[in-house]
Amino acid sequence: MPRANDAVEAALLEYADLLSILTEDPHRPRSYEKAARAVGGYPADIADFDVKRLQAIPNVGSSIAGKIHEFLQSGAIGALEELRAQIPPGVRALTAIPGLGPKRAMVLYEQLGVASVDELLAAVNEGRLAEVKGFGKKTADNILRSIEQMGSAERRVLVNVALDVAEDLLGELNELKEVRRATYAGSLRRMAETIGDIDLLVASAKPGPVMDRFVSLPIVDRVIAHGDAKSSVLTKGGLQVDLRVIAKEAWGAGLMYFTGSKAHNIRLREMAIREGLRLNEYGLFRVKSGKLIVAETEEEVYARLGLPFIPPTLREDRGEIEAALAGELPKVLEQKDVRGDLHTHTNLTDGLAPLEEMLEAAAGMKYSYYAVTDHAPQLFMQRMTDEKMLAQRDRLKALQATYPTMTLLHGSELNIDPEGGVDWPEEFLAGFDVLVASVHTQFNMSKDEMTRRIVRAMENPYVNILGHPTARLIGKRPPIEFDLDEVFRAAARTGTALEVNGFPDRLDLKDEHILWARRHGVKFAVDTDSHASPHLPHMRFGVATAQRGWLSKDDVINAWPLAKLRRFLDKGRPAAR
Ligand code: DGT
Ligand code: CA
Ligand code: CA
Ligand code: ZN
Repeated sequence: MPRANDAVEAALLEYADLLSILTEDPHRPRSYEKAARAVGGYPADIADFDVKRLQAIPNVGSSIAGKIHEFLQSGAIGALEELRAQIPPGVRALTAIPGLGPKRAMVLYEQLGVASVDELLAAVNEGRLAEVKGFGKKTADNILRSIEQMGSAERRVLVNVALDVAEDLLGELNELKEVRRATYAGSLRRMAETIGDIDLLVASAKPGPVMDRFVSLPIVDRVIAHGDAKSSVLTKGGLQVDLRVIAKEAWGAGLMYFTGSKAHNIRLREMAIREGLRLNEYGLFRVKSGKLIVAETEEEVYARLGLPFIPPTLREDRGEIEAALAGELPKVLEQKDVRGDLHTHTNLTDGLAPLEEMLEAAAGMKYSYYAVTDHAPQLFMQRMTDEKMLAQRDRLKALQATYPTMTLLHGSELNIDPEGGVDWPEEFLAGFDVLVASVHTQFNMSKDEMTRRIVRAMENPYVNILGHPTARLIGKRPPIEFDLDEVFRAAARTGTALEVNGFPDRLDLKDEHILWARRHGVKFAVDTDSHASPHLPHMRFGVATAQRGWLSKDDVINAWPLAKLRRFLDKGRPAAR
């Protein structure tokens, strides 16, 4: 049974939400929100509380206590129902659009009768927004962009979120004696940047108990389908999970089929057909006799089709089959090839962990070098100063003795200003081992200006790595626009590495851009941009993204030995170190 506290918290939060749409006064919604949090975090179950005991909960005054009590008695709050009646549900969806917000959503509802996202789209397209005061062309464009983004990100989750859920579920399923093998397939195994649903595979001769357990796991909110071959559930987090049980003998064929991508599978099936074979999730068969040829491992199936094993991260029909046939499949970067992380933060700026904790975690990753790159002063919130930076450098030097097998590098993440300049004069920059430079402000310049800005930063002999080059935040902020070819050419020419930022909401550069940049002869740095010690293992998402961009360890500067890395970092700086 869920605690009454949670239901009360949800009701009070909704009340606060609706209040903030309907009133000008920000204090009332805030007080309901604070009360909601206090109830949610209150240790005792409040189901049997009277008004007096409710008032003893922090942030709960007499009026709120009354409403909570009403809810506990009747399961509803009259005042909440009244607010709900004033705002159609469609309008509440509008308030969630970034750049619109509650107040302006209400204005549109009252003046244009717009009561859903679809109606808003229609109003924008018909130019009706211009009739409303304060809604210019720019606002209309922003709204369109936000809606597009919301649509494309709809119901897909970041890869790390899906991976956590999948690993949890596999842990549970692996406890069953009926389970011979268990793994995840689909877009998650291909490590796509967002995941629509999780596809789990289990090898078992007894699907019944496996499926029964699966649909009754605590994380399950709703069962969509429950069968012997396939079951589907919706988790409490709203993520769909499909589980398929297959025979151990057909594990390889099943894994291939359900890993996809669909486009990759279609190409394989066509190859099979040309040889008089049929490929499906049960195996590779001879068409005429129906005789099974291979099914047990992926390697065998690929081999019988005349192909080497193709890593899941490459299975997107982006030329991997042609390359494999020609014997030119790249040997892609692996986690074990990565020798260090070149973009990390500490609590000297916006990180959570002190330097010592980050270094301990880095040592745990078995790195042979590790760079600390806290933010430079132009990002004003961070309050960086020359003195703080130099003091950190001294501490790093002192700590080096603790890590005999890991070379500590001192760096910084510089801010690229609108003209392409960066923080600090050359003399100061010369003191660092490695410098990342990133766009953190003014994302909306014209494409030409943005291209010039970035190229100029890369021409700076002290800038080694262009950090998160497109500055996108998946589902939140679109990429900045610049001339990709020009920037990639400049990166190759100036000896500036492009970052493959492995933080799950960035994955920047993304796979397609990496593939493109690689053809220009660009080098890459696969980093985590860690802001806390548990972020360091995000390297796996950086590595997966690098794989999806076909990078091998020769392309990746932090897979190189330190001496070679140092030569790259020197970048023809005026004064040799
Ligand atoms: P997602 O879930 O949108 O992130 O992407 P996927 O690739 O995981 O797609 P999903 O879950 O629909 O299916 C998982 C894999 O199963 C897919 O990559 C290929 C295979 N598959 C599923 N349905 C079909 C189908 O109708 N035809 C073919 N050829 N393959 C399919
Ligand atoms: Ca899927
Ligand atoms: Ca699926
Ligand atoms: Zn950054």
